Amino acid sequence: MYDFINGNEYAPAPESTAIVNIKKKYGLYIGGKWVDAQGKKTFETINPANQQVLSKVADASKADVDAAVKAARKAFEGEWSSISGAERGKYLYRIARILQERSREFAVLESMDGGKPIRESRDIDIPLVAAHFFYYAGWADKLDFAFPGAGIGGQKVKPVGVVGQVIPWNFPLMMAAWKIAPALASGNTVVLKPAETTSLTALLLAEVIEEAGVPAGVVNIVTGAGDTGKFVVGHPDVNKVAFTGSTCVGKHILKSVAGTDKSYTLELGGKAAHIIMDDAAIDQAVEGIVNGIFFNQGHVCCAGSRLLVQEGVADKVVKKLQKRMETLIVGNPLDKNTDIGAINSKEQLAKIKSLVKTATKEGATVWQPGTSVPRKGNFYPPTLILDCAQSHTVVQEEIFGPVLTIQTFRTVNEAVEKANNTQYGLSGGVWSDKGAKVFKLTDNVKAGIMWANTYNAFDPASPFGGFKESGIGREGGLHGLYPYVKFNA
Ligand code: TAP
Repeated sequence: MYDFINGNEYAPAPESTAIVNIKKKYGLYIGGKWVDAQGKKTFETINPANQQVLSKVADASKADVDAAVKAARKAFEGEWSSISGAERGKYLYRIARILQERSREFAVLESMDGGKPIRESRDIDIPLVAAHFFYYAGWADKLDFAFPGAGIGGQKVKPVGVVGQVIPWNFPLMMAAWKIAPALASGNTVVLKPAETTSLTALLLAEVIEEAGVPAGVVNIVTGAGDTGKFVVGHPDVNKVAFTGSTCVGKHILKSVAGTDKSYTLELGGKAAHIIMDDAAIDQAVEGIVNGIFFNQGHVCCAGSRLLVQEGVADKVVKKLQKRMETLIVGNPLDKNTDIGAINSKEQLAKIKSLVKTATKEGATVWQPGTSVPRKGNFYPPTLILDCAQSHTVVQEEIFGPVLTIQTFRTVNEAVEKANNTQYGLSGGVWSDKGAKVFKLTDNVKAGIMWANTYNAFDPASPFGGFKESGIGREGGLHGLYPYVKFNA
């Protein structure tokens, strides 16, 4: 059974046990200390499944961000820069192990604060977070030999300095790991701002970092809304900006770093085409489609949100998909049987509803299964949008919810053309029995990640990132270390 010391109660997931210590109030983690925001301002973080307030979180001002950057600079120039890569690696291994030990606690907190099903946070998010720290721990003592050409002619690999990192709410802990692990492995120090609606697991991660004995100031966590993010990105003593979030905010950030000597990586939105060829294994493809769009309520940058089905199998695929969707359970994120949890915020729920309305206005057909949806909390049923044209708003814009548009095509070339006809280029998927078709599609769809006969397969060793308005730079793998190092300096 779950036990919350601040008195919040929640129906426990069957057969699960975990103790989650949610504090009544969280401060900022700066210079190895927990401090209030200088202006004493706080904001509430709520459980989107039941609207209960989980905790109050410090709202960092410009002065707080300045203190965090100063702490990061001091650590960068002090102890952190004098230790070896092998020593840095040990800290990362320690963080990874503690995360594994406390994985249930993290999973429950992630589901409560963000709304995602416990099955996903427990079996996917938290294991991947630990794997990310393990992976980058392994690189920490190999950097001199990691990059082609490095080490030749006395070329040295060095960290870039203080890194400002801003992350979104859809994979709160995973995005924190994607940012912090490579930054620390390569010897940088960090100021990280989590999203306003999902700060709690980043703050719990700060506790883990403390427990792992990471020197003070190496990781600083400043919570707050968009302005706090702006202060982090705009701080003159930040050497590199790492941002994950919407394309719209990404464009603002790009403008704000223009003309400075800051380096940057931007991981932005997506509108992936999920392509089903007529020779695909249909039952497996249908499972792939469900996973592609309904995983994490569709709050996924790489979600397979546009289904492109070859005409010969379109009716069959849609019927099977509808039948499968009738079985999906929408509800309590802490119930391990739940398939679709809560939409992260009221604002996001309103955005999803409004885009689906637009689809109807523009002439598409909306289909939803008879699934029951809890009245209390932010919930939205799995939804198909049929009879879509390429110009429809729902085909072009990121919905970031459990909503799938469906279009058909006749030839591989038509599939490629439709897949590439949006502003985004983050990810995509192909289902086909024929290797030649798979290669033609994966070669010609302009996307940073293409999956074949699977979807949403993640691995820390694999680079992730987009083309076009989906971003600049890569995270994960060796590629994910490049933005955190400089050569010959
Ligand atoms: P955003 O609204 O862009 O917010 C992302 C982060 O930036 C939040 O922490 C936000 O703070 C902060 N922020 C807002 N305005 C800012 C500004 N002017 N300067 C600096 N920081 C600012 O995105 P979101 O709604 O949280 O996340 C969803 C988006 O993230 C989707 O578009 C999704 O595709 C994208 N995403 C991309 C990836 C990759 S790897 N490409 C992965 C996950 C998500 P507050 O939210 O606290 O106000």
